[in-house]
Formats: sequence, C-alpha cells, structure tokens
Amino acid sequence: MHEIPAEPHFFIANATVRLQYADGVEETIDLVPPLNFWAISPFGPADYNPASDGFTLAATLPETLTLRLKNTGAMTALFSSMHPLLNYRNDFYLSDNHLSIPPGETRDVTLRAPLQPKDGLTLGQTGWRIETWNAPDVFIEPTLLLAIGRQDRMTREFAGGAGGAPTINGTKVRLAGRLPAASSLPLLMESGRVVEFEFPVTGTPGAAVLRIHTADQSPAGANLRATLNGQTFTAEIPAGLGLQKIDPQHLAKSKTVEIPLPANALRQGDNTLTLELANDGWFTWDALDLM
Ligand SMILES: [Ca+2]
Repeated sequence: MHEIPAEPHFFIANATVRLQYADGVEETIDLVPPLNFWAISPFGPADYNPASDGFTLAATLPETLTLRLKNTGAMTALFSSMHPLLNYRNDFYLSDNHLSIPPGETRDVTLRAPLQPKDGLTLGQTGWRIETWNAPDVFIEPTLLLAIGRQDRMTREFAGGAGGAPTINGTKVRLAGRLPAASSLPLLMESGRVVEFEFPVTGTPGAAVLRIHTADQSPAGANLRATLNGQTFTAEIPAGLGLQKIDPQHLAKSKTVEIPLPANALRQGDNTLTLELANDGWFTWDALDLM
C-alpha cells in the first residue's frame, strides 16, 4: 500500500478539454492525471511529478484533414481503414477506423496531426490509401510537386529492393510524371548514373524544397548535383555506414538532405530534374520529394 503525498501536489482530479472548431464540430478529450494510476500501482505515486508530467494543450491546434467516404456499390463496404502512403507515420489522430459503410451511404473520417510533423509532410502531402475488406483500394494522391518512394528508411520499393522489383542496370534512368513508380529507379545511386525526372507543374510555382532521403551512404559521403530546368544546385550527402551497396537490406542510418529552390527554378508546364553524383560516392534511395 502506497500513500499519496499530502503536499505539495496540485493537480486536476479529472477534466475534459473541449475543442470547438469553426465548422461546428466539437471534440472532447478526457484528462485523467496519471497520479490516479500511479497511486494504486506497485510503483507508487513517487514517479509522477505534476510540474513536468502535467497535461498541457498545444498553443497551435493541429492540422485537420477530412476524408469523405461514399459507398457507391451494392454491398456494405466492410472494415474501411486509412494508411499513409509516403511515409510510416504514427503521429496522427484518426476519428474512425474499420468503418462499415452501407450501400449509398457516406461517412466522414477526420485525421489530425501536428502542424510541424517530424517528417515534414502535411496530411495532404502524405497521401492516403483507403483499404476496404471487400472493395478495391482507393488512393488519395499526395499533394506534392514530385515524389518517389516511401520515407521509411528502407530501399525495398526500388528496383533491386526486397519488395521484389527487378534490378535495373542502365546508367541513364528516365522517369515521367509527378508520382513515378519507385520500382523504375535502381535503389543504388552511384557515380556515372544519371537520373532524370520529367514532371508537370500546374499553376504558377513559387520557391520550393527538394528533399533527398537516403537509406545508407558511402563512408565518404557523396556530392550530389541537381539540375532543374538548366539551373544547377549542389548538396553534400553525409557519410554513412557504407553497408547497403553490397547488402541493401542491412539496416543503416538514413539521412535527409534539403535543397532550397528559388522561385524561378520551377516553371508552369513541363519540368526536368536531373540528378547525378560529382564524385565517387554513392547512396541508396529511401525516397525523394519536392514541395
Ligand atoms: Ca523507402
């Protein structure tokens, strides 16, 4: 039996936070201080410090994305669930999962995530796959200017990767479209290989950021040269463990390199981005995105 200290603990016994959004939706979060738990657990209440462990509400409320799912078929859509496409993220709140939607009916699913997520992608940029037990998958495309691969520290989706896409040996690789298939790009980027992306931009583009996510890198790093519509930018890929050139499935230390692009680099209509290495370094692909 552990005693609850008489003082100086000041805490809320129980509380409810109500979030009232402009669209009339209200959400509530029940706050139950862990002292209640600790007080009756074998560890006792000593591990809980209200000053550092107390509940707080973020000053800026999270990003919200509402997915409206309509069943246009004749059978009830069973166990609908949402999956992030471009990364492996677990920092979001999901209002409903494993929904059953009768024929002709509509259900809304609300997702919320921090405004500054650690992977840098908003919920819209992440893209979503909606899986239902008895209907084909539905995809909501990422709202990025260009993206390939899934940011998960692994090369498996690329050509020659563990996902089963056949190896590609060509020195020049051409990829077309805003969301080209990762299975068309060799997982190893090495000296002498030129990768060219041709992708359309709708609307008037502004300044952008190109992000290269690598799964492993040469022990000496690599010097990347990116040429976008004739303008050249350079970036240094940091040194890595140097394991995946031989063993792509070996866990390594992934890195992200960001290349800021000025407002005049992209243009409305067709764009060409060419990537090559300026030294003998190499890296293995995790993902690429342009936002
Ligand atoms: Ca990946």
